[in-house]
Amino acid sequence: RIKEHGKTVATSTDESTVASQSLSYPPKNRPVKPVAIQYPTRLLTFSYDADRTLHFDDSAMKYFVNPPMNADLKYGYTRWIKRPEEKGRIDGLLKAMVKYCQDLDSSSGTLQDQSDGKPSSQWLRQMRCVSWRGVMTKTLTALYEERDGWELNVMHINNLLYLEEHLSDKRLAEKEDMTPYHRQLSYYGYSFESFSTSSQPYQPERLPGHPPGWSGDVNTNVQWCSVVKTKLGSHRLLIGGEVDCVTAKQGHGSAEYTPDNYVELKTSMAIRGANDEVKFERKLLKFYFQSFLLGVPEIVVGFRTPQGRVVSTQTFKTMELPRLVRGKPHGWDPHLCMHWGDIFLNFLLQQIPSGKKADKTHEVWRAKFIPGTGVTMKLLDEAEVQEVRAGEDRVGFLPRWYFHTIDD
Ligand code: 0WD
Ligand code: CA
Repeated sequence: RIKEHGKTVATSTDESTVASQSLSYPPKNRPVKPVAIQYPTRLLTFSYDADRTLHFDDSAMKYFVNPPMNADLKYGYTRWIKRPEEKGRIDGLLKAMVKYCQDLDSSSGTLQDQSDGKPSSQWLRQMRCVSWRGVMTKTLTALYEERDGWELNVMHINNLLYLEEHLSDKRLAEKEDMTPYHRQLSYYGYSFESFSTSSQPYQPERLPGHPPGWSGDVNTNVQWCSVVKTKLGSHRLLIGGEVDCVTAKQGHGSAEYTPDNYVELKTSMAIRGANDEVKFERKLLKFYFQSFLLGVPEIVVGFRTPQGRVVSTQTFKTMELPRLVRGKPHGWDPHLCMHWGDIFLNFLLQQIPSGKKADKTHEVWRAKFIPGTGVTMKLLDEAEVQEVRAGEDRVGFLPRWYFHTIDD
């Protein structure tokens, strides 16, 4: 069956495909009912250290500093400590969610009658979807994606959708086995971060034996993450993602940095002509949603030569990006993406019955995005769920410790 906008419009004659549903794109040129996305509210932040241990503090938070012009983005490449590619687990996000709920309970516990039930479960009951920010960026921008497909594993428990990116062992091996060229390119982004951040506000690092501005060798285990809640149409979303750095503010302690101060860092090839400009303006769609979803107001782009030298930087205001491309042939319209995102979430909510933890229906579904077409969805069989679990102590893809915290 082919589902479009929630109604069945065609039926496949091949019985074997009946178990899977699909959602095709809404047309891109039609006026759509407006679907609003709420400006996100931060719930908490956390840090991963060099050993990938999670701490509920801001130890991994960095301050933005101007990178030196002509900085060599190849610098330090051989000393890069690269976190291995891994499945799109949401364990860290779930830990943060549980922490937030515990804090809610302990702060209101003294005020509220215990028989009222836990305030955190009431709060959680309003939420519709939990995912990393990257998954939500991919989902919302899928309408304009012509090249890269993706797959998600989805669970639906107590009316809350859990999404993780599905990366098969084969796909992981492919990602790990980057060509030296692509590895170098992906390193440019991280070394730009090292040159553009500092552990001290206003003071570029000056580490002996390293070029000016270098704030330390790259270790991609280290990340500072922000968890926010927001709302797409009527769906309340819980989203976590990495924040590169903050703009220093006089007299601020780390706890006082709010999303208003967040900065996203990007590198891009210097624009040499009209073709480059078109390419860059297309890329802005992903920059826009990636930053918007966490409430990051500024994006600093380091333009580089093909050899990895920084030639200029430019600061973009996230909210102004749609206007930069509006009406251009290669332009994009964020409202169409939000409309599509709303349809996609409705589709998941309609297609996947919400299980009760007590029902023991811990079904895992697979949503597969095919560029230019839309999304198909199917229920995984036992063997496929086992592949998702990958021998770990999980219920579906949720860690068992988390599953124990869910209300019956
Ligand atoms: O291992 C993986 N396959 C991935 C893990 C891919 C993407 C994200 N993650 C993890 C992140 O490490 C983080 O803990 O998920 C969590 C949330 O990340 P997010 O903010 O949702 O991720 P996304 O928005 O896709 O990417 C944010 C940043 C990237 O910045 P740029 O400017 O390049 O978009 O996360 C980094 C990168 O700096 N990043 C990665 N770091 C290590 N390994 C990877 C990766 N594969 N992909 C993106
Ligand atoms: Ca970045």
